Parts: sequence; structure tokens; C-alpha cells
Amino acid sequence: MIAHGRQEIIIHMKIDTVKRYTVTAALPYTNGPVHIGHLAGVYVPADIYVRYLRSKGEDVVFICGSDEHGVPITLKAKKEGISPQQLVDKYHKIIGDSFLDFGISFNIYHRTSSETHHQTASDFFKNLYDKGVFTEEETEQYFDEKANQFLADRYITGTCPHCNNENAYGDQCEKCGSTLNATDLINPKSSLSGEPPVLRRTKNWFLPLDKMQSSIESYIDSHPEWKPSVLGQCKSWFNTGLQSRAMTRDLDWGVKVPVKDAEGKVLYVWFDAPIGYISATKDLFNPELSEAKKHEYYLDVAPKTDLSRWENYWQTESTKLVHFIGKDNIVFHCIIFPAMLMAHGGFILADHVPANEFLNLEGDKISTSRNWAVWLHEYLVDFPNKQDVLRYALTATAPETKDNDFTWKDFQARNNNELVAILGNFVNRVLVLSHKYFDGKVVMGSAFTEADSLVFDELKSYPKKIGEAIENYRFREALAELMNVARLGNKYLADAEPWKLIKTDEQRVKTILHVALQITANVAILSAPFLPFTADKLAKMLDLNGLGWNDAGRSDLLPLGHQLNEAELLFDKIEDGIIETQMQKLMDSKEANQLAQTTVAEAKTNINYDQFSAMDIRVGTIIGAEKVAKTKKLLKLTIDTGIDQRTVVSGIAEYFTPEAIVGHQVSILVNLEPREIKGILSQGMILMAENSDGKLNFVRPTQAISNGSVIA
Ligand code: B3M
Ligand code: ZN
Repeated sequence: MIAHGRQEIIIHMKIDTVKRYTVTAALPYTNGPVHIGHLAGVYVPADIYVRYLRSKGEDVVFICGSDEHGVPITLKAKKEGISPQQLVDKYHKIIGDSFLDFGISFNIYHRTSSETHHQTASDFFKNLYDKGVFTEEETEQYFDEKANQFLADRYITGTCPHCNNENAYGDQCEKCGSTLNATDLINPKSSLSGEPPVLRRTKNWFLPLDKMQSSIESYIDSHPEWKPSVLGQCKSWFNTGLQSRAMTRDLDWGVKVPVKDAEGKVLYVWFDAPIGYISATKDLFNPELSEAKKHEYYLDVAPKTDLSRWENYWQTESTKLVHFIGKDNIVFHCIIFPAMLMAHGGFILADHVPANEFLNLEGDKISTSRNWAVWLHEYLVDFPNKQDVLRYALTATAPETKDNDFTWKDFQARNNNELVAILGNFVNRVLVLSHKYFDGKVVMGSAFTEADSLVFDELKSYPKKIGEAIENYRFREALAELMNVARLGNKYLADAEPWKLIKTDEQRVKTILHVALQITANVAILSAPFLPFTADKLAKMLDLNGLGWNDAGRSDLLPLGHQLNEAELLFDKIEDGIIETQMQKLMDSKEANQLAQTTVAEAKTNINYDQFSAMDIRVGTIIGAEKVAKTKKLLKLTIDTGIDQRTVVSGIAEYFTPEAIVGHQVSILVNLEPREIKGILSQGMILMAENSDGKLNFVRPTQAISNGSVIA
């Protein structure tokens, strides 16, 4: 209780002095498309927050862009056989388009390969360098002698010293989440050549986080209102003791290190990427930015403000800075970036870092390499115009406090039982009845009853309830409260029964629909941060313009005599077949993955030609098959070998039924010494292909050929 009270006070104190907001969303690595995990963890909550603030009339910039440096990019480029620049050009477009398609309303979607960014990051480094912040250290780094290259971060894989995951990267273990140095890995291997690397001495510049620990700790301590998971991660870093960390790398893709003696070195991607937020803001407010660049940066109109300068969003105390990120980025946003900003001076620090946990998919970790994901660009092909359904389902199950699971069944249920049955149904009933009884006009009949006043009173409480949940980064709760507004409307209609009263008391029906329409207008405002496409559609149907959050709660949003537009369905039911197709798609990728991953048995030692030709392998036809009694695996087959008809006992009963194989041609080794199996004399062996899971397939001619044909 005490902690809670304290938390509320801090939040309110800060909000009083806030003049503007800078909201950032993690810059996605530009090495692949984005999936539902990205959307749920970072971009949808950030977008809800920003749309809400804008609706309240706040001055806010929403910043994102492509993280185009770092080893993930160069590795993927190599894999696709294109240059890093070609790779980032390709994915910058795909990712940016997905965000646009899903209504993620960045003011700018920038890129770290841009000139502005290179200049900004370079200047930032130079500033720290000139102040003597960095320590120059010569250390031993891994080097691939075959590729003639230093191996930073993800160029190295090996076993995590903390959890024994064999596929940990040189900068991070994805299994246990610990941040690593390449030299921490057990049995390191180069991702380029697969060989164990050697150590070579090289000079790099380090940020002495060890010396900055107490300032960083007091910064974190001043935010007891942050999520326990975020504070917990920071605490564990402090407990182990911060260590100085290299801010440069021996690589050629990235921002060149702008000092003497730094050939072949670039800034560490985690040094340059967060500065990307600042570069993006600069270009957002750059009046000279060319149209072509604006297009490439997906630039929305710059926010209307009397102080249109980027500095106001980064260097003024009255600006509230919020970073939306996933939990794997916590240390970089809560410790390293603040340390950089403090060392530079003149910048504000984040007021909140509402990191989310991870979203799983059908009980399994989302994985790009295993293609276990729902890709946004693919979703839109299968579910055109259903962006809001996904936004809704992802917010309703957002991994706010623990990892959560997305399932297609849940997605379907959220759509059918909530969006269609509650929200869509309410709006549709009100509009259809208004058109049917009163030609789509807002009318009023007999005086409001006590029931009407109670509904209005309750309605009034929602903007604050929903708003507070959003301001405290509890988006699931906020969304649940929004649905309660629709529930309130449904209950009101169900109790008032205008469809019955119309025969006896038209004046009362006018008032009922008047009340119901005011609720609907409120739904249009309150749903906009969460379901922007739906809210737009609804606003059009109501012919409602220019209202914002501060109008919500009012019961006079639609004036008397106001003409409504035609009603349209907001949502429609998703049938089982559609969901089954999606499940099948996932099953297919699981299977493809398993096939790709099956291990291959080691090669046997060589034999000579005589040994090979000693084997007499023929084509035969199975002319009879039956199970061998009291066994699970054995079938007794009768084979026409062309030479004779003989009996072979074969261990294939778990994979084939007798009926399914009679008539099949097979390959049979006919000169294998006869052997008694379960009392049956087996004369020969059928050739089978067997994978590492024990799955069997017949080895047989692709077209019918006469029995007895020799296989050699
Ligand atoms: N690109 C990591 C990620 O996508 C990184 C975020 C940068 S935010 C400055 O997980
Ligand atoms: Zn680990």
C-alpha cells in the first residue's frame, strides 16, 4: 500500500511539469521482416500510448527507424549473397511498410545508415572522446584467420557460461538473456568459417561504466515506479558490478570511428543505435529535408508546435522521454544509453522504460530461423483489413508482466466473442435501429430516466479510467475497460428493449437511441488509440469530426438533428476453416524445420567394388503381407523376386499396414543368408531409407519395371 501511494505521487508530480513527450520504439534490426512478437511487445503499446497523448492534445513526437548496423546485418547479407546496404534497403522498406499498414503512427521512421545519423553518432563519440571519457584499451579479441577478420559479437557463437546453451552469441545468450563478451563463450566458433578463432591484440575505446555505476544507480533508484522486471535486471547488473565496455569494434560496416588510429573500426552498434532516436528527431524537424528523403523516411507531418526544434525533445527538462522496448534491450536503454547521455551532458534521461516480456506462438518461442512466427506482411495477405483484430488480440494478451502465448484459437475467440459479439454488435444495433426508426437522425423523446442518468454517470468515468491505465503502461487493463464501455451499451439496450417498446412508446425509444448513440460516439473516441481503423470507420458512420479524449465522457457529443451516415459492419466472424489454415501453415513450417534439422548418420568406412558387387539386389513385388502374431514391428511379406516367390520378415509394421503395401514394387537383397525370425524363415531383405527419427520409406523404382531387374 505504501509503495503504491508513493508511486502515484511520483507519477503525478512529473505529469504536472510535462510540456511535451518524446516517445521512442526500439529500432528493429533490418535483417528480416517484423512479426507479431515485435508488434505485441513494442510497437502496438507504444502506438496506443502516443495516439492517446495526441488525442489529449499533447505535444508528442513518436520516433523509430531501422537499426541498420551491427553483425546481424552483415551476417544476413552474406547469407542472402547481397551487400549489407542492399540488405538494409530491402528490409527497411518491408518493415516500414508493415508499420504503416498496421497504423503504427510514427512521426518518422528513420534509418541509421543515413547521413544525418552517421554525423550525429560520430559527433557524439567525438564529444565523449574529447572530454576524455573513454579509456583506450588493448585487448585480445577473436580473429578468424581464414576470413582474415576480427570477430565481433554475433560473428562468434559458443556455449553460454551461465546456462550451457550451445548456441549463444558473442554478445548475448538468447536462452538465459545474459549479456556476454565474446571471450566469455566456451568452445567459441567463428560464424564465418565455422573454425575456432584465435586471439589477436587490438585497440578499442571503452566506456568506463564501472566508474559511472553510482550515478547510474541513483538514476535508476529515482524511478521506483518502473516495472519490477526492469528494475530487477538493472539491480542484478549493479550487484555484479558494472564493467567497462568497448564502444568500438574491428569491423567495416557501421559508423566509422572518428578519431586518429582507428582505421578498420566502427562504433559498436549499441553505441550508435540509440543515438538513432536523436538523429531521427533531427531529420523530423529539418525543414531542408528533401521530398525523396521524406519518402524514404516515412515521414509524417511534423508535430504542430510553437518550438519546432529537435533540441526541445531531447534537451529540455520539461520533456518526458519514454522508451518502448523488449526485455532483451533493457540493459542498453537503462544503463548504457543513460551513461552515454550523462557523459555527454545536456540531454534528458528516460522517464520511463516500459519494457515488455516476450510473446510466444502456440506454446513455442518465436524464431526467425525456424520460421516459427506470424509475419506481419503475410498476415495482411491472409487477413486484409483486419489490422485492428490483430492489434486487439495482441493487446489483450500483451506480455506486460510475464511471457505470454499467442494462439490462433485465442485470436479467433477474441474476434468472434469480443470484437464481433460485444463491440461490433452494440454499434451495429444502435445504428441499424436509428436508421430503421428515425432515418438515421439523432432525436430525443421523453425526458431522461434514472436508468439513463446512471448510464451517463458510468460513461463519464471511463475516459479517466482508461487514460490512467494507459499512462501507467497497463494496456491490457485499458483495453478491457474500453470493452466495458461497449458492455455498458449492450446492457443498456438489452434492459431498455427499444425493439419492443417501438410499438407502444416511440417517445421513449427516441430517448433510448439518443443515449445509445452518445455511448457509441464515446466508443469512437475511446477506441481510437487501440483500434484506429475501426475508430475511423465508426467516426465516419457517425459523421463525427474533430473530437478528442478531452471530449470523451460527455453525453452530448451528437447534437439533436445530426444526420448519421450509413451503417457498416465493424467486424465479421472468423470461421474455423480460416484458423485451421493458419495452424496448418505453422505445422508445415515445423515439419520443414524438423526435416532440415534431422541429423545424418556418420559415413561408414569404404568397401571395394567386389564387396559391393557381391550383393544381389533385385526389383520385386510384394504379393502378400500379414502381421507377425505377437509382435509390434514385424510384417511377413511374400515377394515375387522374378527369380522365385519367397518369404521375407521385415520390421516395418509401425509404418505400413499390410493392405497399403501389397502390389508395391520394392528393392530386395536376395542373396542375404536366410535367417529364422519368430519361427519364420526370412529369405532376403527389403531396402528401406530411414531418417534419424526412424521414419521409413521404401527404396523402389520410380516406374514399374519387371521383377528380377538387377539393381547395381
Ligand atoms: N535493434 C535490438 C533488437 O531489435 C536493436 C534495438 C535497438 S534500439 C536502439 O532487439
Ligand atoms: Zn545462457
